[in-house]
Amino acid sequence: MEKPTNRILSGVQPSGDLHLGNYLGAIKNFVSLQKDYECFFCVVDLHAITVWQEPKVLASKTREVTAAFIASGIDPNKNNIFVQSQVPQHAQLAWLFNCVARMGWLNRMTQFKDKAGKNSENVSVGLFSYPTLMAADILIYLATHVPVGDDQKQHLELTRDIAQKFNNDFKVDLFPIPEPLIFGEATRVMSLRDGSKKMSKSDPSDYSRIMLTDTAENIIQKIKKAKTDPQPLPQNIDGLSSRPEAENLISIFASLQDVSIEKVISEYSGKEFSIFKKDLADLAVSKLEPITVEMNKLMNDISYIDSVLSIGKEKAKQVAEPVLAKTKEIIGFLS
Ligand code: AQP
Repeated sequence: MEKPTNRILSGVQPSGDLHLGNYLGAIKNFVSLQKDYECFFCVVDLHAITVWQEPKVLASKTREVTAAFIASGIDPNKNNIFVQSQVPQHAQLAWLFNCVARMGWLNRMTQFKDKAGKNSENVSVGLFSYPTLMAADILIYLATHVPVGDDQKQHLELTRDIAQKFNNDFKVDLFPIPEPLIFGEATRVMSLRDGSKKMSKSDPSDYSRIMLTDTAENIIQKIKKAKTDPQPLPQNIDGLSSRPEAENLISIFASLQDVSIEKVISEYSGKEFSIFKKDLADLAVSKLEPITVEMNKLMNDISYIDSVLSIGKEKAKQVAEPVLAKTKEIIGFLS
């Protein structure tokens, strides 16, 4: 089976309002990578239902993530944009990988521990086996690279372990060992209310995150109210240690502006946070408002979004079908 050398797979869950962490940690990087890679961008609705989703909201959020991809600059004619549940090979390969992955490997996953918390007896089995589905999402396309935020690094390591174990067990060279692509100045965007917590869709406080659907006024208010400390901006990068909120806002600025953290510090060192926050709010509005406007426009044209997803589904299946067939043949299933 012919192996690609530069194929990307990455996914975003339609599990809530997309936020600045999803944008800076993932979607913005997808946009720059589309020039050099063959890309598969997936709305991962099977992952989303590992926790409860209202059916009508799920359908609308699935289209909204698609709109966010396109509005951020992903070209739907050049790349494959599709919905995970519409390509059944993902779930089929995930079952096969459930039989490859070891309990001990999954027991080490910190995201499950964080999300399940004290409630681990009561969460879905899907939440536990989430990483084997993620491995299937990637390997069903023989993807070589996976752009993700820093929080997904451990799941990607597990994907590599599954690919390696499958190849070793069956003495084949079917699956590539995919490389993570974690880059930019904001690989882990933190909550605006608590610099020790990841910015996340499921945080109960709206003020913890900037959403791609926020108005300019919302963005300005949220940045104004973002937690900081009483000191001015530091003289150098070492001055950010033990100042997680300051570090977070400076990283966000650098990433939005496409400059280094050092450059932002040299521009603002010694200045008060009130001045910096005003400039950060202006910058965030100037970068995010065009995306929000375009997303709203696209969300008024559902037939266009569905047509993009329909073409994406067919292109994805063309690649996924033979990989699943080959995997089944290797395992010894009758065709
Ligand atoms: N805070 C973040 N900083 C940088 N990157 C992030 N990503 C998510 N949060 C941050 C990256 O966004 C991509 C899509 O994430 P996802 O939607 O699949 O799921 P998630 O990581 O579970 O996102 P949330 O918002 O944190 O959801 P909940 O609240 O449900 O846990 C991924 O590449 C991810 O790394």
